[in-house]
Amino acid sequence: MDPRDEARRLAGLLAESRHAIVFTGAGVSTESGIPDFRGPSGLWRRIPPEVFTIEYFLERPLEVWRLFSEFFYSFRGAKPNPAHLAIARLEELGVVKAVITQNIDGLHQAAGSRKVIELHGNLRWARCMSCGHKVALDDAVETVRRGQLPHCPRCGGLLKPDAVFFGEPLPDDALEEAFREARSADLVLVVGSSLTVYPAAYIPEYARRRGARLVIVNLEPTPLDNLAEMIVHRKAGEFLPLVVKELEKILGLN
Ligand code: CNA
Repeated sequence: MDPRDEARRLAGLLAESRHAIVFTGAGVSTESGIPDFRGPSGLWRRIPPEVFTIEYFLERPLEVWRLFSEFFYSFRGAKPNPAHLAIARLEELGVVKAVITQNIDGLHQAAGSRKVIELHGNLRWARCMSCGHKVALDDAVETVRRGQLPHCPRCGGLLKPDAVFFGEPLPDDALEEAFREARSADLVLVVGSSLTVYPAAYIPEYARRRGARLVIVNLEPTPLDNLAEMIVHRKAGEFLPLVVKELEKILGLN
């Protein structure tokens, strides 16, 4: 199918919706130069996933802090790509009401999205594992680069990046807000997620089971494909700007 036809179809679904939400994963940021986990050049080819479990962190905090500083922290220089910008524009047009993201890179906010629910934390803070006090991640990374473990200035507890590690619960407030959005949604647009990481992947599934339409834009098949009304196997950064263009036409804006 011609990508413009697919874009027109998705724009039509978005125009009909009253409360569309977007659910994103690492694939929305690959075109900003940030590798995903499971794709062909994903991070798991370089770092074994066990490293980012909470058990491993507690056993070898300095080693994990070093890897975190080397890989994830370097993403802080990344810029939003056309997919992030298109999603922000869909919100500006009043069609998308919220972006629920598994990413920690902050690129939706950098692109101008206003309502962003971060399920897996962020790259802004480090958090004390004892008292919960937050410290700027920059300061913690600086300590790690001096070869020391970062500790809480309040209670001396161990600091951990404020990104959710495997085996850790998701932040309550983000999870609650995400489910609230899923309950209100009549359309969920999934962008760049393998939909294999739970409980996050349950959010689009839950919305779908409550009657929302499900559209998936992803390079590869996902386990929720059988529930989707529309599946687009294209690069998000190439496809989503076409959707915006078609939607603007429908709304009489160009
Ligand atoms: P994942 O499991 O790595 O899946 C990414 C999916 O995106 C794959 O199915 C790819 O085929 C697809 N994909 C890759 N590039 C594109 C593209 N240009 N257009 C469309 N699809 C594309 O990632 P998930 O987000 O599903 O898994 C959840 C993990 C990954 C979360 O815990 C994230 O925190 C974590 N993660 C985040 C980042 C980030 O913040 N940018 C980077 C790496 C991993």
